[in-house]
Amino acid sequence: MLLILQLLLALTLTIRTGGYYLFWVDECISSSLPDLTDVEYLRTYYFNKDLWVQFNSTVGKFVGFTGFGLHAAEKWNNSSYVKTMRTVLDEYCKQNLPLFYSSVLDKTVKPTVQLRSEQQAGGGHPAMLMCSAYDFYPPAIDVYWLRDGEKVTTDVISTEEMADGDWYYQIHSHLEHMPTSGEKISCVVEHASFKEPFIYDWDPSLPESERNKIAFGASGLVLGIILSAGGFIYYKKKSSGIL
Ligand SMILES: *[C@@H]1O[C@H](CO)[C@@H](O)[C@H](O)[C@H]1NC(C)=O
Ligand SMILES: *[C@@H]1O[C@H](CO)[C@@H](O)[C@H](O)[C@H]1NC(C)=O
Ligand SMILES: CC(=O)N[C@H]1CO[C@H](CO)[C@@H](O)[C@@H]1O
Repeated sequence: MLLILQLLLALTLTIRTGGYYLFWVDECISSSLPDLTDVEYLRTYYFNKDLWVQFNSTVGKFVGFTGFGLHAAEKWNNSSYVKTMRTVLDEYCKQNLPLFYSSVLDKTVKPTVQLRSEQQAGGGHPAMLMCSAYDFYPPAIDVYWLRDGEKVTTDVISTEEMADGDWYYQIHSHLEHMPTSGEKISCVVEHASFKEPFIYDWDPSLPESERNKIAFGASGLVLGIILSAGGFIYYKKKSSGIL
């Protein structure tokens, strides 16, 4: 798995005067965690949204991108500033990336999986099942379907792993299928947080909320019949002079 860790170390200088905005971004970048064989350190200066000068540890000096940036690079490359920048890779990035890695990036968090029916089959249209995995980390995950133990390859639509914005991810897979009696449908989830694939079997009986709706509707119907029968009897007795 390729991990790119970009850390925003400091947004140190912000000058806002009449709509002008000067800022810099510090980044430690590596795609070889946890070995750190390719770490780079970058300090990039922007004025409003325009990049004007950048220090890249692989290049080892400031490079200007605008007239003013070229001027700054020339001055800074001949000063103690560039010497300080050359120490950041070893003294900050290589020290701190392993700490961030071991405190966050090598952790795994198990998904919460929900298997539900989005649409019942009927009237010639197929059923739509949805298998959702929530709040897992890292994002790499495999969600697929089994029909009687065989991997289903058609009528499946899956989303990408979607970032929740809080380090956790979610993914959804839809299966369109015509239920036939006796078949067994399962959703399988493979993730770094499990040793073995996790299999969730679909229970085609109605979910509890649907059963509750039916029970509620049926009670309403019975109550309605009782009340109208009561009313009818009352009316009959009254009109025949018994009451
Ligand atoms: C830093 O400079 C090196 C050498 O020119 C280049 O290969 C690398 O892509 C640069 N890094 C970034 C993040 O631009
Ligand atoms: C670099 O700085 C030194 C003194 O700090 C100065 O003598 C020299 O002219 C400068 N060179 C350039 C190219 O600015
Ligand atoms: C001392 C030194 O290396 N100066 C260089 C800094 O970078 C600028 C732009 O690349 C060069 O023009 C300087 O010679």
